[in-house]
Order: sequence, then C-alpha cells, then structure tokens
Amino acid sequence: MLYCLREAGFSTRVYEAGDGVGGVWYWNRYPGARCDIESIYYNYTFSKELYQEWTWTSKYPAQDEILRYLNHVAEKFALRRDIQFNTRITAAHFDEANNRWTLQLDDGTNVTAKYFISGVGCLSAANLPNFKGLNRFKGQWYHTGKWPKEKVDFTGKRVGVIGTGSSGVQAIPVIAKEANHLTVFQRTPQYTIPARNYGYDPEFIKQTKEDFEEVKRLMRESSTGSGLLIRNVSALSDPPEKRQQVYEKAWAEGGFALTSAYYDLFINEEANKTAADFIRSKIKEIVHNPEVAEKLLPDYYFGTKRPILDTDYYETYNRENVTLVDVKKEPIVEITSNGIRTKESEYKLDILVFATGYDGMTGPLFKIDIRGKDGVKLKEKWEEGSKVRTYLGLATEGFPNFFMITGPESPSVLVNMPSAIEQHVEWIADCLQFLREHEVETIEPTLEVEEAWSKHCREVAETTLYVKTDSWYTGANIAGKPRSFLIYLGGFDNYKHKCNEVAAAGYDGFTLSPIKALH
Ligand code: NA7
Repeated sequence: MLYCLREAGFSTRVYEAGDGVGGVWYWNRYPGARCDIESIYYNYTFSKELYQEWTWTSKYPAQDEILRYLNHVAEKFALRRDIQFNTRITAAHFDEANNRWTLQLDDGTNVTAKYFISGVGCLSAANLPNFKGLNRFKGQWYHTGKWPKEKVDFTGKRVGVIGTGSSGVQAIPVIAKEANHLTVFQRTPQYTIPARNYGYDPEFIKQTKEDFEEVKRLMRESSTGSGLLIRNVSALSDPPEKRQQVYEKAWAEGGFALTSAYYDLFINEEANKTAADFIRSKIKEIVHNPEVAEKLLPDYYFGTKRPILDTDYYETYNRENVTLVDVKKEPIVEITSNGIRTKESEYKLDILVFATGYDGMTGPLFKIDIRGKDGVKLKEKWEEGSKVRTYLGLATEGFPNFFMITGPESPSVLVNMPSAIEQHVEWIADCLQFLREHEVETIEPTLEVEEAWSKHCREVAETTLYVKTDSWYTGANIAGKPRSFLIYLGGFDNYKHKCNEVAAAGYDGFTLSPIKALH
C-alpha cells in the first residue's frame, strides 16, 4: 500500500506495532511455523523484477524465510523510511468539521490524515482464553502469535500445548522432538493432511520465473488466487473405488490436492463425508494406540474449520513422550503454579504454549477505538443486531475515507492472502487517485449497497457447509462474539470482477462528496 500510494504521489505514513516489517510472519515465530500455500504463489506480483530476483527454497517455506522475503521487499523499495515502528494506533476518530481522521498513537501523540487505511490483518488479535490461575504459573508461557525473538529451549522440559488448529498442529511435532515430555490439550480434533514439503530444484525455479506472467494471471484471475485449481467433478459422480484412488493420490501428493479433488466437498454433506471418512481412516491407520486414535477423530464437516497441512502430526502421537488430553471429556479446571489441573489430574509443566488462535477478522479492528460520523463506534455499529456490515469488505457506511485491506466480507483468508492483499491495495490506490482527479472530499458506501452486500455474503455462505461448524470464521471461538460469517465465499475471480465493475462505474454504490460542497 505504501509503495502504491508513494508511486501515485500521496504523502503516506505507516504505523506498525512491531519493530520490523512482516506482520503475521513477524509475530508467528513459533517452532514449525510455515506457510501452507505454495511459495511460488505466496509473494507479490506488482514487480516482475522482484519475482525474478527472489528464489524460494521449498514448496512451503518456514516463517524465517518468508520474513526474510518481506524484509527484502522493504529494503528494495526503501519502505522503512515511511514506517514508524514500535507504534500502535489506539484510536481513530473522524472529524466531520474538517473531514479528517485523527489518529491517536500509543506514544501520546496525534496525527491527522485525509484517508485512514487499515492493514491490521485478519488474525492479529491473539485469543488468550481466560483460564483461572495463569498468573500463578511458575513456568514460562507463550502464545504462538506473540512468539519471542529469542529461541525457546524445550530441551529436557515438560511442555503443554493448548490448541490443535494450524498453529498447534505445526508446533506439536517439532516441540515433541525436543521436549522431555509433551502434553497436548485438545478441544476439537482436526482434519490435517500431510504437506509433503520438498526443496525446489533449480530447473523448476528457472521455469517458474520464466512463467511469471502465467503465475501472475493465476494469482490475479483464478477463483483461489493461486495455482490451486478445483476439479470440476462431483465427489458423488465417481464410484467408491475410483474416489478412493483419487483420495489416495491426493494424500500421497500432499498439500491441498485433497481439498480441491472435487468441487462439492464443502457444499454437499454426502460429498463431504467421503473425504472426512477417508481422513478418519488414515488417522486410524497412522496412530498405533486405538484409544488415542479415537480421540483424534474429527466429527465436524471436513474443511469447515480451516483445513490444515502438517508434517508428521498424527505420527507424533506414536511417540512415548507425548500424551493427548481430550479437554471436552476432561476439562481444564485451572492453571496451577506447577501446570494444568483438569477434572481428573494435574499435569506438571515447565512451559505452557497457547496455540489458541485469534479473535479473527473484526478483532484487530476492534482493538482500535474507531469512530466515524456522529461519534459512532465501529464496534457498536457492527455488533448492533449481531451484524457486521461492509461494502465489499473494503469500506463501511458512516466511516468516510476509511478503507480496509482484507476486511470482513471480502474473500481474504479463504483465498491466497497475497493475492487478496494486492487486489485490495490496487483498488484502494486507484480509488484515491480517482478521488483526487475528481476533487472529491469524502467517499463512503451507501447503507443500501452495504446491506445488499452483507446479505449476499450471508446467502453465499449459507449454500455451503462452513456455516454449520463453530469456527473462527463465524466468531464462535470467542466467548460473547456475535455470530456472523465474516468471509466472502463467492470466489476471488467473481469478487474481483464486482470490485472492478464498481470502480469502472465511477464508484457505484458509494456517496462521493465534492470538495466545493464544504464551502
Ligand atoms: P485456530 O485455528 O483458531 O486454533 C485454535 C485452537 O485452540 C483450536 O484447536 C481451539 O479449539 C483451541 N482453543 C481455543 N480456545 C481454547 C480453550 N479455551 N480451551 C481449549 N482449547 C482452545 O488458531 P491457529 O492459530 O491454529 O490458526 C489460525 C489460522 O492461522 C488458521 O486458520 C490459518 O488460517 C492460519 P476449538 O477448535 O475452538 O474447539
């Protein structure tokens, strides 16, 4: 965003809570952290030169490699000079008297801006469940999303991990190899698929760089925003033996081959069951102890919590130094000075890892006291009637000149994030140039288009199985959070087309107030 706005001649300042760039890849330094989108699609496409000069080492690179890439980008485009690090924005209020945003920084100073653009991400507000007694714990404890820069040494330690989402599933096998003993506290068992990561060979990289235009086209024009193509075949049209072969091949290939094997896995219960049964059979095959395997069997619709890619996750439960505790059957009562006490026992721990996820989508925005016209708080607007309402996930009525990169009700986390980010960034940059050229003072969507977009988002979500499962996509992982499906599921290509149409029609659905109207 900074690069685009600078290129367009806008005076731009970025505020960042961390002491470096990288966002999610800056904070998530936990052991085993890596991307689960193929690296050749997990980068920017705005610069061909950047694509040619950066070489990924493997299909799913680890966190430190992605962070190096983002630092390289910051360096190459001299971005740091306009970023103020170690600074959190605590409040952002729109002042109607002069149509400006006042941003309050945590160092006590204020800044004024015509436009306020949020790049806070979808998963940056860590969820630390309110367990009784954490303050008494004598050991060290960490949240995966706020991992320290210094290496945490698990050698010889008794470690507890709470949570088995993407973060827990990545961390657990790595910690198990180092720790004296690992106890995993699982609330919901997950479906995870082997990543089968491998190092890229130079010939493949050379070819990919030559194919940059095609990579860019797939990232910008496909329904997933990446090279992952969903097969246009129903899981129910193949006879069971054929389907089994398809799943076996996808399992052997690893990655999201299985999720994209049939187009109806996430919309049809029967189709979904075929994939869910297949993965459950794999769990029973891999895990030697049948009682442990039983605890690991998920029973919700496959894929309706974020599908996970792992390296040796289920295999880890065959290790002698790993214990699995099912906290639905044996709830955590409290954290003691020595560990965790459940209804049935006390587990002595030296280190406790919270892999308990995030207050997704709206959480990062609500950490800032955002107030629009008439002093209305964004949180209050979106909690009224339990309804988040945005237009295209880019803007919201009553909050003029405020834009969200990958905001709620955009495709964001359910497509390739770098593609989603670039598309929003370019749309916003184009919009700001249009406003400047047409001497527009403020822009905000009408209530009518916003209501229609939110309704459309909900209707699309309701045609899928996603809405039938409690997950962070629906807000169900946070106590008291209103339920609404916060992501647009209609496909990145369709979504982008809609955004482009709106722009081409002179920002149809937005109210544009001319500068002269002020005088
Ligand atoms: P997730 O996917 O939200 O996983 C969080 C995990 O923590 C999940 O297993 C939760 O169980 C568990 N959890 C949360 N609160 C508790 C409490 N109070 N007690 C026990 N267990 C709890 O977060 P991740 O960081 O793993 O991944 C986030 C995203 O990053 C992921 O979707 C990818 O897009 C990348 P639950 O399932 O809610 O029962």
